[in-house]
Amino acid sequence: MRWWEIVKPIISAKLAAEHRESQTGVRAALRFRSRRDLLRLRPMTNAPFHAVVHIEYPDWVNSVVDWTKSYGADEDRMRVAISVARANVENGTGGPFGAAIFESNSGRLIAVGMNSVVRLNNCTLHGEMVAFMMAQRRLQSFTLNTPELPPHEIFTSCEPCAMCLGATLWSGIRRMVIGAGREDASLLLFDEGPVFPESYRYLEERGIQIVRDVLRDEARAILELYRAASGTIYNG
Ligand code: AZG
Ligand code: ZN
Repeated sequence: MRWWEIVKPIISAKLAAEHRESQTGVRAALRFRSRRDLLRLRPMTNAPFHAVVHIEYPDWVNSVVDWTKSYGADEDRMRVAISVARANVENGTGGPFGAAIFESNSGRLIAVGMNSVVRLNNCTLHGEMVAFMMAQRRLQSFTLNTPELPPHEIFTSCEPCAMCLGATLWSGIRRMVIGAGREDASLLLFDEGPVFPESYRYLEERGIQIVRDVLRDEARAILELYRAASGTIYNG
């Protein structure tokens, strides 16, 4: 017997074994990607798939907001933001902050936002952020400042935090109207972060008008309502 006649069956057996092993590996990988396995793995934080973030209004929104009306005066517009903040507290769906975005000239209501941080486990979901997201989604535009759209303005029941003031700059909004002040929120130990007079100047220099103290007492009353109900202070 020649040497290769002895070695050949050994090499063939080894190659066959390697092939079987690789096939098992492929089958295992395919099995691993099956729908059942993905569903089973979903709760794992390090699982190999991407999360989907779903943001929706609480179910009371259409009973509180009249989408058909046009809102004229600043006070009328601020009342929408405040009633959203109030409903959020009364229904236990989030912090005492509401916002509303209108077309500046027509007064058409485009979106509202209510603080949804605790409800949706997401620290970015302040009232103003939810309003920006919903308005931009509705208008299918990542900015509200484009020649195709009329100017828009946001009414917020309380002075914005650092995050929301930053988002205000990028949102394309032309005017921001504020109810309660930063000091009112800090009485409840809400921390609004690094916002300075220069931060406002920066926005104003870029053409965003800022108006304060519209229905401040009514807006402050929502903060008080939340304090009395011992609501969670999630960013204190
Ligand atoms: C907040 N301040 C405002 N204006 N809005 C929110 O949703 C907030 N959450 N924490 N501080
Ligand atoms: Zn904020």
